[in-house]
Amino acid sequence: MSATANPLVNSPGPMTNGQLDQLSINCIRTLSMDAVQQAKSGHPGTPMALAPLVYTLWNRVMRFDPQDAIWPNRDRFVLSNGHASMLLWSVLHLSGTRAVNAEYERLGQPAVSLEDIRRFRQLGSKAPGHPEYHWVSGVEATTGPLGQGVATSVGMAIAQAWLANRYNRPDFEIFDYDIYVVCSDGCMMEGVGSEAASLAGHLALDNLCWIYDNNHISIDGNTRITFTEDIAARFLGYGWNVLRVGDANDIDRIGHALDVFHKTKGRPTFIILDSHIGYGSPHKQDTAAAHGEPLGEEEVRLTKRDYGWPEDTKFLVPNAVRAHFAAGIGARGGQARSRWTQLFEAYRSKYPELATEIDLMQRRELPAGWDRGLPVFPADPKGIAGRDASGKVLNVLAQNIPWLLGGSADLASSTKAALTFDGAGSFEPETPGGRNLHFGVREHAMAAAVNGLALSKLRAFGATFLIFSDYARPAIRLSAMMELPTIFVFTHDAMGDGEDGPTHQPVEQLASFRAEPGLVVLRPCDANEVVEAYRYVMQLRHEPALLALSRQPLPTLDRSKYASASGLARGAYVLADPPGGKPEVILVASGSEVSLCIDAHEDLLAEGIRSRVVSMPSWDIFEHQTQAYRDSVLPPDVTARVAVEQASTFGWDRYVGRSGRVIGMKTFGASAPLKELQRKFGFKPERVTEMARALIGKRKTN
Ligand SMILES: Cc1ncc(C[n+]2csc(CCOP(=O)(O)OP(=O)(O)O)c2C)c(N)n1
Ligand SMILES: [Mg+2]
Repeated sequence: MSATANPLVNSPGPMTNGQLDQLSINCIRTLSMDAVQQAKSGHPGTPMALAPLVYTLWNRVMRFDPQDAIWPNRDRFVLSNGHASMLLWSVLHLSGTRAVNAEYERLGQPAVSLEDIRRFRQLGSKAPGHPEYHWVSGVEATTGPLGQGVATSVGMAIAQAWLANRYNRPDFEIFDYDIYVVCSDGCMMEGVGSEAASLAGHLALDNLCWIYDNNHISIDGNTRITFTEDIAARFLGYGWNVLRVGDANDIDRIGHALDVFHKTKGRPTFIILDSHIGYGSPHKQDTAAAHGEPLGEEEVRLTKRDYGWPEDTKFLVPNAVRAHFAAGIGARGGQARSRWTQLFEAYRSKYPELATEIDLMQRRELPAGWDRGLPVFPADPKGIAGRDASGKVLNVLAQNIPWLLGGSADLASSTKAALTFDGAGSFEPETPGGRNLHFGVREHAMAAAVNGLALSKLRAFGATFLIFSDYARPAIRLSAMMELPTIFVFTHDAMGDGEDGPTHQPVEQLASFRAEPGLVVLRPCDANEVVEAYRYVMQLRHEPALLALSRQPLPTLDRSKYASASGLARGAYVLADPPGGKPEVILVASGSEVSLCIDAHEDLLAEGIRSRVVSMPSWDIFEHQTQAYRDSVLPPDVTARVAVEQASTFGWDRYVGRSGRVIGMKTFGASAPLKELQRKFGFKPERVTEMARALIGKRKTN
């Protein structure tokens, strides 16, 4: 149907279904144009072009109940080209989707009201610039950094396959939902999109459908200046089913392509949708100008005329459109959910334990006995590597928590993040119940997929070397923004892999992650702190955690002599104090440098210098303690302080103060055995004692 043949909003008499479809599509378009115009910023062109697609998906295809946006078996919709957020705000509004709060309570009010849309991109509006999970109900994933949405969706698809495998029983298809993703040229150009597509193809995820907006436009103009590859061939190469819809306005053909997706087994589906950005705008269609700026009042008017829309109205939502959505997604989604709810009740009586697992998981709670059998490591001067302790703990936890799963980016044996118990298995196309995910050398897609798994309510971890967190950082950032309880297991946390040299030795990573709001960074000092770190992390429901673990063995401290590792739960704690009386100097460290400080402390005590050692595995957690507790660990009047950490010194002044000293890294590392590096960069007890003495103005006595 051509745009100019659109029915007028106030056409007399009942409309045909085709007219209602077109009216609804044009309503999405005009809401988007009006919102961007009002905000004087945003992206009108893509919503105008993709309105028919998003309309078809939502009102004709998706099983999503607007009354319950978190119903577990709903189809997922991810807008990877998050700049086109008005598409999502429009359909959430028109479908009458209701809000849910952080405690998973269904609220009566709209997820996105018309007032929110009028206040698009303004403070407090539920129609922000980009889709934000946790802020707007019905948003399945935060998107905006191009490529993240598509990559996250691969984790969602893995999760669906895993859930179906574990929980479905004959006649009980508890999990059979699909994942739909809309994406753009940017998502296809970003490396993470390629990593994710490659992984999804390998895993044969046939529950996953990406629809690519092939509009030949990005910000700098026509994509002929930069992006000319044969994308169909690329996705065929990845093992996807590739379809093409040559006209983004043809909703029947879009519907047909989605039918083909439903029938396709053993491959994900990639639909190339040829569209015209700014569709209907006489002067801006097919130009980059339609991407990132309002059309302008006059152009909005002309475009509305083209759509057959009343030119002088703004934010107009005809009642017929609301009714049409209610009869479409409202009815279909409501029925699907009530059928599922009945099915689940029958399932609950037949499989009560499995049903309980699903209930717990939905609320991000842990099963009874989740920490049963966690190891206690005996004192041992030789000790055990952080990564080895982590592997042992993870394996215990994963046996207690059936929905804890994860993997590494081709470093399972080095990170010790493999689940090795009987029946753990590997997640592969033929074995979707596996608990070990083989992400391949794809750190960025791994972290995004871990987000997708967590968005699907599984407890997921991803592992690699701390240095390669740089390759995963954008997804970790979104994890924190989305408040997901993901777990990043990062080993080789300092110079422990000495001979590999500076390319493999993190320096600035800890400081930068500590700067990330909401991310819990933990660098445990020995095996028992590793246990406590996991105990703490597992209980998080809304924060991601990053564990920085050593490659090399760390002495297991004698906890009958030094304080219990349970102090970790407060971020920092007094590990060792001088006998009687107040300390005159404080040594504070994390990870591998804690035992070094213990050695220095013993030397100082022997000299009659009263030192205290503070183990500080987590700045973040410490910062959340009361002032009184923090002052008890770091008494303000003890200003002689030395911090020791094999990482950038950046930020440590907040704990040692102006008069304190920091032994850390100010340069990159070097390629040499660890012992030599420790000497070269000054990580030795003598240097600590020397600084301590200098700070309190004492000379060495013997
Ligand atoms: C990782 C990342 N880099 C850059 C941007 C800024 N940006 C927003 S949209 C866009 C490109 C727009 O082109 P396309 O993806 O084809 O979307 P379209 O304009 O066709 O909707 C860019 C570079 C971004 N959002 N994310
Ligand atoms: Mg484009």
